[in-house]
Formats: sequence, structure tokens, C-alpha cells
Amino acid sequence: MICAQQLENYQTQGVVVLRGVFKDWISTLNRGADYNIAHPSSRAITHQSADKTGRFFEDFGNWQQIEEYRQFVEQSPMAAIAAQLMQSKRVQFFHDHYLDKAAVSSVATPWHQDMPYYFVEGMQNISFWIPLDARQKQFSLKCVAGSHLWPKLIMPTKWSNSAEFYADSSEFMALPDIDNGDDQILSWAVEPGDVVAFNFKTVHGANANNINSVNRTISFRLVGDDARYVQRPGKTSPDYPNINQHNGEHLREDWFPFIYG
Ligand SMILES: O=C(O)CCC(=O)C(=O)O
Repeated sequence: MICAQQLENYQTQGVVVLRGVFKDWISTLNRGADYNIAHPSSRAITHQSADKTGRFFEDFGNWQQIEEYRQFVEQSPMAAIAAQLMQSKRVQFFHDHYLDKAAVSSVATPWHQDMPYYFVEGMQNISFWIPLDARQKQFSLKCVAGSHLWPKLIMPTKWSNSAEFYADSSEFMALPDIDNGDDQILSWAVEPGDVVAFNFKTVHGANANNINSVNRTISFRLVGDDARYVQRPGKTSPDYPNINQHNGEHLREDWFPFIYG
């Protein structure tokens, strides 16, 4: 399913684009997204500020409530592709993340890594960023090649005001100046059916959606054999209150089921 070059890209650059792999699933995912927008969960967040036009809406953890998301998670080739790219025998489902940026929104997604926001550590993990609308390169996901191998995690911040996400951020390093540095930035124009797959440690972001159509994306997050629970210095995003886990444990299977292997 995955060729040697795609695997090497994922392993060395922390990101790979796969063309057309989910094209048979786009109408199902669109129906799921429509339902998600109409029935946001209590975890939904809308980023909007007085000085910015448009809005940026996110929701998390709905796959067991939204039948179309559940079908995709359980029946699409995603889990098998994840096993190959992560080089993992088994695949555990972590969470789904729906994002949409309104047409002509001036809200960008800042550079960040996902892992510091999560209670997960390890190298075998993957996000499938699946655009539901075609995206020109300029409005697509941007990833910093090789950043999944950086020695320390980047300090997470609140997207609304750039404040530190945790009260104590001493274990994290500051975000380098990506836009003025030498790092290679990878990004691709994408069509519905394509996926950008990236590691939880890969630094990524997206420009504001300045064009006259909405940008909708569904991301699915999965983990592999070496994933372990880690206590972060505060409430994570998404937050799972009462998870009742300790450092070094596998994620609990009743909440994060195995979907492959
Ligand atoms: O689509 C975007 O603007 C950002 C996506 C993102 O940060 C993610 O899927 O982790």
C-alpha cells in the first residue's frame, strides 16, 4: 500500500503526502463533518478575536458518536497505512479532530507540535490530516522537515493569545524562528481523497484562509507500539478528565481501542 520512498519520507522527514488514498471515503466524511458542525461536542472551541475576521472552529473526540467517522476509523485503509508508516505491529485509535476555517478568515494556525498538548510519548504515532476541500499550497498544511527528531519538545501555547499552555513550561524548548530560519518547509496543494500524514512531533502550521471558500479538515490521530501515557504539567488538549493513568502505561484500551493488529 505504501512504497519504500513514502515510508522513508515519513521516517526521515516526519511527514508524507499520499494521493487519492481516501477518495472513496470523502462523501462519508463530508456527511460526518456536516453532522459534527450541527452537533458540536462540549470539547468544541471557536477561535475568534475582535481584531480578526472569520473564525476557526475545532472539535475533538466524536468518532464514537458520529456514525460516518466510526465507519471510516473501523473500515477504511487508514489503520493499515498507519501500521506501515509507523512500522508498528498494532495501531490504537487516539482521537479525531475536526477543523474548519471560515472563508476569508484571517486566523492562521501557528507553528506548533501536537505532542506537547497530548498525554502521549513515543515515536510511533501519526496524524492523518484529511482535507475535505481542495487546498492550494499556500493554504495547505505546512510541516518542518525532520522536526520530529528535534531533541526536545517545543513549548505549547494557547492559540488565542500565544500565552504558555501550561503554568510550568520548564521542560519545553522555545519555538525557533521557523519563518526566518534554514529549516525546510514542506507543503502541498491537496484534493479531497489525499492525506498529509505526520508525526505528533512534527512542527506544523497553516496560513490564514484568505480565499473565498471554507477550509474543512478532519484529522485522525493514532498511536503505535511504543506509545505510553505521560503526565503533562497541566490539562492537556484534548483533555480526558478521570483518565486515571500513570507514566509509562499503554493508553487504556477501553477508551483508545486497537483498530489494527
Ligand atoms: O489545518 C490546520 O489549520 C491545522 C491542522 C493541525 O494543526 C493538525 O491537524 O494538527
